[in-house]
Amino acid sequence: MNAPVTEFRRTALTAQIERVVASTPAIDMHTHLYDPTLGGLLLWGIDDMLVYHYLVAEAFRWLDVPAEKFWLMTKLEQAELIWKRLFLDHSPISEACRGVLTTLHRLGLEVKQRDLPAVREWFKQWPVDTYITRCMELANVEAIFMTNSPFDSAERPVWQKGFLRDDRFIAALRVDPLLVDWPNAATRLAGWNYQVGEGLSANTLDEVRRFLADWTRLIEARYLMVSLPPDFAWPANSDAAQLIEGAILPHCREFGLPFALMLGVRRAVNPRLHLAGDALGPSDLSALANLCAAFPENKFLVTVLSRENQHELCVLARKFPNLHVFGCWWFTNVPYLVDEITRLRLELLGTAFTVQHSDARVLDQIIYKWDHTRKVVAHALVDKYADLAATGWEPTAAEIERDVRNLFGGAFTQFCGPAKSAF
Ligand code: HDL
Ligand code: ZN
Repeated sequence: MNAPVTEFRRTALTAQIERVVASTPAIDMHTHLYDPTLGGLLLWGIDDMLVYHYLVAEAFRWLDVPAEKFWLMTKLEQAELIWKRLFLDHSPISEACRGVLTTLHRLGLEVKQRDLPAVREWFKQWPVDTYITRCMELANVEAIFMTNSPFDSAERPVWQKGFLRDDRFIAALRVDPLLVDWPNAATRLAGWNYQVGEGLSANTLDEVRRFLADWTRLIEARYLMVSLPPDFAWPANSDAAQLIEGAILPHCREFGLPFALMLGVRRAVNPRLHLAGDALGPSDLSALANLCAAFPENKFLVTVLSRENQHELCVLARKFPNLHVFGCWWFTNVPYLVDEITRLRLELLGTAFTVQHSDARVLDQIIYKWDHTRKVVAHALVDKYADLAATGWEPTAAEIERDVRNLFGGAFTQFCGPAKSAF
């Protein structure tokens, strides 16, 4: 029977691991943040934090105004209402509320004053570029992956005009409209001079690949990404299944890019809440197993939205080396589940996965999303390294640093490998 480590050894291990986890820069491999040159698309500051759709959903539980009236308010009015209902009228103990306060506190603001006007005044001093640097420093994030969509009418023309990139922001090509709404996407592609018909003929699939190649080169995408509903199946006769097999995966093989699958989202279960109206459902992960088995030369980055799918996802990652598990996505990004999911992954996958992505929609959020994650992950690692030490295997400082780098982006970078020269 292994003797548990002494209290002294555990205390020393805890301090060491907390220090390493805090000081290891993270690669934030999925966000909704934008290179500041993409104009007003990059959201930041207290009011954008307060009207984040996570807080909107929580505020609607206390609001006595109809949704339609809420959406007619200005952003400042919405922020005031959310501040009052979620922070002043009720303690801000939810993850999204606490996150706002963690961010303000880390930025050096005195939140106990509960003085929203003073906080707003403080933000006015910041030029955006300086503020980006400040947020990345506090979050200890060295690279931010964006979500870039050719179907986004605000983003598209900026890419087509061209701009000098901020190399801290890396592009990822998001293809949801193509896969989940092919008829409308086909109309738009035809309008952009891609010779596509609504039927998925060989010619149409080739033209979809030309569209993907054009945009992969234009934005220098490092992976392709899609979010799919719980009922996604492969193989299947659906547009999504055929487009994935006939265009997305061949394109990813040609360019040496991973395909990121985010599974289990039920869009617009309550459309009146707009972005806050999405929910989740357990996915049938046999679709994922079939894809990984049928396309061993393709690389799949995968995260799942349902807590119930997490264990099976880990088991599939043990079966398929071309499957890389990442992040605690969206509704699973709460300390209670980050702890459970991370421990499950450590015990089934070792360090061969990526612990987190922020999914930040507002720049400042990277501060709290990474701060909260680091605390939970450090705690789980202390237990796992203490278990190791109890066998007599003493992890060295260098080994712990190596492992933590792996978990915070190193394994992701190694899994992606270099993009092919098709760029
Ligand atoms: O589809 C996605 O990428 C999700 O992350 C949605 O954008 C969602 O609204 C979100 O921001 N979750 O954190
Ligand atoms: Zn996202």
